[in-house]
Amino acid sequence: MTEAPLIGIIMGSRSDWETMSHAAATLDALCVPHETRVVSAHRTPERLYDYARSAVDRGLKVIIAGAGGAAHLPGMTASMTRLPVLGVPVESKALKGMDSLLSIVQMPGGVPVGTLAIGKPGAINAALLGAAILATHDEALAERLDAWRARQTADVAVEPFD
Ligand code: RP5
Repeated sequence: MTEAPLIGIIMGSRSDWETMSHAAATLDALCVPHETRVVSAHRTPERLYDYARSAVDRGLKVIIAGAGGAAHLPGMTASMTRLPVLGVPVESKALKGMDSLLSIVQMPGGVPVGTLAIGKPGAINAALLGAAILATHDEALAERLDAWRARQTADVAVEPFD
């Protein structure tokens, strides 16, 4: 993507990329300019601070944050920017992502994180939701999103067998 990114996809570790790549692929399909970064709440707190604090001035409109385990990244990001933050609970080995989900979804009133499903569906839906947010002020993107949804509907078979 050569255009300035409108959506930032951040994740706590390179190990989250397998999940978060689905968010990037979905934004690619909708031609939404985005960037991807590893930003850990625990291991790189200063990188997180710099990323969240500079996000508005850099022109980002939405942040998608994926993390697993004690998943503080989405909530900490939301605490430092007024941009909408969409949280993706990455499936963990020990607790299958229930830890990630509960860490992300149970924000105290006042600091919202829009929490999606665990794993790949959540990553895809975070991208679709981010695109839908942008589409409220971007008619061309709204049309691409409508077309994406129409293709999905057309792809659903009537019979459950070949
Ligand atoms: C979290 O810890 C990351 O978001 C990742 O899901 C999890 C494990 O990270 P690695 O040990 O694989 O780097 O911070």
